[in-house]
Amino acid sequence: MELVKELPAIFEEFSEQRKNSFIPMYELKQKGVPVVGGFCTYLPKEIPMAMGAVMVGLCSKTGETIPDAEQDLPRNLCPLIKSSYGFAKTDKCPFFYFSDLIVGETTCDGKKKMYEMLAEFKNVHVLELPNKKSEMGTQLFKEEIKRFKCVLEEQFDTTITEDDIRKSIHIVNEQRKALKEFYGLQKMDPPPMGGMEMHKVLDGVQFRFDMPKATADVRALTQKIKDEYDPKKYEGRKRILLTGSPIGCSTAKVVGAIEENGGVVVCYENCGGARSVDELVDETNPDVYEALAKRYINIPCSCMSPNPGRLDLFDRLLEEYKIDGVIEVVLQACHTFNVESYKIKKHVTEKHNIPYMYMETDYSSTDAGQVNTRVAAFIEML
Ligand code: BJ8
Repeated sequence: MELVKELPAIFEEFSEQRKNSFIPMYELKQKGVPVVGGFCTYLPKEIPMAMGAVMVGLCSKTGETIPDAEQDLPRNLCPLIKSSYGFAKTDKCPFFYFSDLIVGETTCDGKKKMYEMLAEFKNVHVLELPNKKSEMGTQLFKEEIKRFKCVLEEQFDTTITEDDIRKSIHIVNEQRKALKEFYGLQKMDPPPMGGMEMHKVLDGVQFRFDMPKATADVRALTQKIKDEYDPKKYEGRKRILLTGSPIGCSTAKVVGAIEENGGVVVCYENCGGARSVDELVDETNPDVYEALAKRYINIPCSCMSPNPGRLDLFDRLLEEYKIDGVIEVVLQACHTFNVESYKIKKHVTEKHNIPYMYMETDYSSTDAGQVNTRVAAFIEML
């Protein structure tokens, strides 16, 4: 990635990254590099990386293969699950095709049941994630991470040492730090970039397979944005925090509506944003498995029950990013985020006295007009 380019061209390059990674992935396969595909931020990517594997995200973000998925899955299921299954079934996504192993995790019920079906035609391993953050939950997850290491060693006929894991913990932590510094730029008032630009980088970086190089590029981009800061660009805009389910291709629909109507997304409390990047793995802990288990089980996804960590994260983000309004977007049939929205609304409006809006959507564009009208009315009222 050439950082001598103008900022819009760099954002565009990140946006195209997923598509541009198909050929590099093919070349890595030709060289015999193992490919591990995953769906969730609870997957400790440091373990496959420690054996030299490339990790790739498989969460599908378009509605293209939903009709194929609906031949096997119920229609009233979360679009993320249907789309992911559809891409695997039709082999339309090269990342599914190239993955030697697909790793699922016991998060929401829809995903768990989908993995059972996926395992009928793909090589699938499911991580048993305890749905409660507790001492026992952390112990269980630590054992589960060790089991995952053994599965990889057996399937790929290799040995993963603790030193290898320690190295990959450091590499991933460096990327987390760089990303935090990047999205932390939005604490500036007015912010230096739009929410869609920020999203392009957060999403695109996941498809850069040379992690240290990608981290260096994110750092250089952060510096370039600081150097070229124009306070007039987003002056007077209402500062929005976006939360809820991972919304994939609906991001453009929702963020577009926010930014066309006088707002700007300054913070993503979603996977890909603060929820999944915020915390580092403790590099000083001599027990690498414990360090990983503690960090990963702390991710405040609504699959955890109870999930007080998400409220704590809100306390911090609302203040640090000087939020004017919170918009929660939940995918159709995503029960955990849907139910938890009650607590989030109460917390945001009663404890912080900040306006909150909830909306449900799917991967289609049929509700784009309605989304735009509701967002415009919400921002008008701030
Ligand atoms: S850590 S948010 S990536 S589980 S699939 S829960 S949208 S009904 S994706 Fe997720 Fe991991 Fe949590 Fe993040 Fe709802 Fe759909 Fe389930 Fe979903």
